[in-house]
Amino acid sequence: MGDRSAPSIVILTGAGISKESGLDTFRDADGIWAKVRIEDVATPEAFARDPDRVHEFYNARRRQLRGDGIAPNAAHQALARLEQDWPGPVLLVTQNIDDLHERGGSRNVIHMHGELQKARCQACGAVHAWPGDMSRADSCPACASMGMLRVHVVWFGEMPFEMDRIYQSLSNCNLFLSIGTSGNVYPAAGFVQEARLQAGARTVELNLEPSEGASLFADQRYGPATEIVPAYVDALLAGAPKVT
Ligand code: BJW
Repeated sequence: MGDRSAPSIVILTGAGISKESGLDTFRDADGIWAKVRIEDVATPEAFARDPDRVHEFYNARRRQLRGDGIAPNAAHQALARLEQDWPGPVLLVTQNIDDLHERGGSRNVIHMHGELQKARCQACGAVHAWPGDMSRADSCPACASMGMLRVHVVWFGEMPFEMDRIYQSLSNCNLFLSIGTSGNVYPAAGFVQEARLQAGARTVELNLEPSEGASLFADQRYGPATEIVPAYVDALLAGAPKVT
């Protein structure tokens, strides 16, 4: 956790940080939303209408995540190094449902949009590790209800996880880093304003290209995450730029 009196850092990551690990983003030209419609796979209504279709969409992504060749990249590893070596608190809030931050060595991680390799029972609310395929034939290991499991992710119209803890950290941080996210989806897209206005934090965007909210950041670095994130982390740990 580090020295609580030392400058604190909150990091928001999005799909762009996992792109060079072989996982698609959502809104790039070759992204997930160019291949499937949000209304068919990423809303509670879609799941109610056609659970098999939604299970199939997430089963394919879960198999891909566990397949050969998908591994954390230099950007994930650099953030783990930052958490380990920074003297103050570092909270990593990811919108990603993959586990590449954990596999890269990060420990203080909030998955605000959930986790692909977990199942939640709609009958009893229990959350279970679920590394394999999921279907309506599965039953809940806690309450034994059949056909009530869903992937433990946050669809449009649902409340992201751990918002109180996230806002608490944002309102106390000295540095807010936004990495590999297009800034299209709220509430995550509003975090930069929270950090600026509530905490007076320094705000930095690290992305392939300017995001929707690029002008809200005090500082921007553009390029592939595997290049700009390790370089920025090295500079931070070397004491430049100054955080406070
Ligand atoms: C690289 C790179 C490289 C590429 N290196 N960079 C109006 C109407 C209806 C609803 C709303 C509305 N206004 C707001 C809403 C709410 C809605 C919303 O925001 N809608 C917008 C579309 C307008 N939000 C919600 O419904 C959320 N819930 C909510 O608001 O609850 C109420 C609430 C109120 C107040 C406080 C708190 C809560 C829930 C949102 C759930 C999002 N779910 C998804 C799917 C999750 C499961 C899954 O993965 O299938 O989450 S959608 C998808 O988008 C996924 C992502 O986490 C999320 C963000 O995408 P991300 O990560 O930014 O990816 P991209 O593709 O957009 O961007 C990638 C970036 O990387 C790009 O900029 C590239 O340039 C860059 N990049 N390669 C560095 N190598």
